Amino acid sequence: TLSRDQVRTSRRIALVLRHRPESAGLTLDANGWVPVADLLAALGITRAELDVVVEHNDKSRFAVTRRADGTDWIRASQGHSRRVSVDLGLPPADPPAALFHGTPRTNLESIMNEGLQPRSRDHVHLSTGVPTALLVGGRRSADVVVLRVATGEMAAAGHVFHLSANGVWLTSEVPPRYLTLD
Ligand code: HQG
Repeated sequence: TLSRDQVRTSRRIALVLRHRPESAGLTLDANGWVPVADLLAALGITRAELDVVVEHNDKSRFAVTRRADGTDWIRASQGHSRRVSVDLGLPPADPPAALFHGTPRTNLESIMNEGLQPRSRDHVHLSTGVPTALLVGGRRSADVVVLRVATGEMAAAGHVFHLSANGVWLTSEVPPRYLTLD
């Protein structure tokens, strides 16, 4: 597990790579990547420090890739704000019959009326199991409900799904008719 300092670094990297690259003087490319060297310089950390945070991140939030010219690039695997407009370039993927979404109970009525909306993010995030959904909803409230999403029916009706590199299912929105309280 990461030290408190390393968790702080990880949060800062997530903020920069998902939501506010300009806060570190960085610009993401169209697919969300920045040169590792630029990120290190912007945050004042070493490559070794970065590697520990990437490797031991609890949700594998970051991906590093080496380009043909030998430079290393990094991006967040999911969770971007819509305002940074990143195209992850993920192929459409066939979801399981059902996926799950955990949310504070206070959101339930609105969600059952409007469906699940991505809000400030690029996508609605869905979990493969109830335990993960409880953890996601639990970030915001102790009183969490888990919704079951009929993703098989959604796919059959033409909704498109993507699976992020760290195992999060992404879709544009979930209309209310596909939602049931688990
Ligand atoms: C809710 C974490 C009312 C939605 C997790 C959620 C995830 C509505 C909140 C990732 C609504 C948005 C994303 C509606 C949606 N009415 N509330 N119509 N539609 N909501 O953070 O799914 O730790 O953008 O239920 O693991 O909670 O950051 O989405 O409560 O993968 O890496 O609006 O964040 O990853 O909140 O979490 P978020 P989320 P990280």
